Amino acid sequence: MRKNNPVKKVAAIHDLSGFGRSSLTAIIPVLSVMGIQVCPVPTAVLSTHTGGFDGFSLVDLTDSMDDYIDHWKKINLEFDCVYSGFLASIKQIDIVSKAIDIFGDDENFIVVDPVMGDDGELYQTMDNEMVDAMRELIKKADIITPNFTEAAYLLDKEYTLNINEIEIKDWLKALADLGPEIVILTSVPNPSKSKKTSVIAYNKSDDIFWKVSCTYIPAHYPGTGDAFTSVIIGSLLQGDSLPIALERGVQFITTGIKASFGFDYPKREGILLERVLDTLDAPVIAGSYEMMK
Ligand code: PXL
Repeated sequence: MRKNNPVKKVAAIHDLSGFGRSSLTAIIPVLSVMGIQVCPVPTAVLSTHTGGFDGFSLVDLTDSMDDYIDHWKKINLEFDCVYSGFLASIKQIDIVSKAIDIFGDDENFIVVDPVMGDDGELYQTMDNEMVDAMRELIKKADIITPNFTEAAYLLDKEYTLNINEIEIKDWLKALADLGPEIVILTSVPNPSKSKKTSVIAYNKSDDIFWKVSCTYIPAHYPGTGDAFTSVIIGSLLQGDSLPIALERGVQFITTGIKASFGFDYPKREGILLERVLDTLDAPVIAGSYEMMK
């Protein structure tokens, strides 16, 4: 624990989307409930996230980010974690890379969620140049949390739902070979049991894979990736092991989806976070995680 740091701090480099429970509006409540201080570095202000609302407004804050970070450096701020997510341009990726150089040290960890796409497709604002830049950025991370689509793009592999566990393990190792110590792959398809999906993680120094499976619910809510990665970060900062952090992340998202699915409202508004945030306070239930040989 850092000196003079009674509450752990995360520098969160993300956009603020005013409506739709993604990025900072998901990250701040999750980490706050887990007892972690979120210090945002806003990359852009949008009226809504980009997933399903036409005509959103967007103010790009790229030009203010260098001064913002330099001020934090001048006043000697220190963080227990630096966490980046959705980035809007190559320049923003370069600025995150610089922020990692400034704030990354031996006592903290860097999390890069390479938010770029889902269901085999890139988001509207992404292109191959962004994918190349993201591939460079993840080299500086200790932990990355791509979904299956993002992993395929980062590795330049074909996106196919027909993939076996040996190939998945090769993907995880190939991503870890790029730099990160821990790779957490989400939305992993399970061809033999199509009603299941899993999160599979690889810890490079221990050479161990961990798997947490859950029931696949046929609904897509934006922002669940941000909430998931935030629970992982909160859990690790609370001192949990990697498999327990994965378990808590999966349980929280499953609980959130189940709490939301029965209501008739637009899925683009995200899961009903406010109804389930208090479950993050519950004691850790011995989970269903498996160690994979
Ligand atoms: O949840 C990822 C995310 C973050 N920020 C913005 C987004 C998205 C996903 O669509 O549009 C602006």
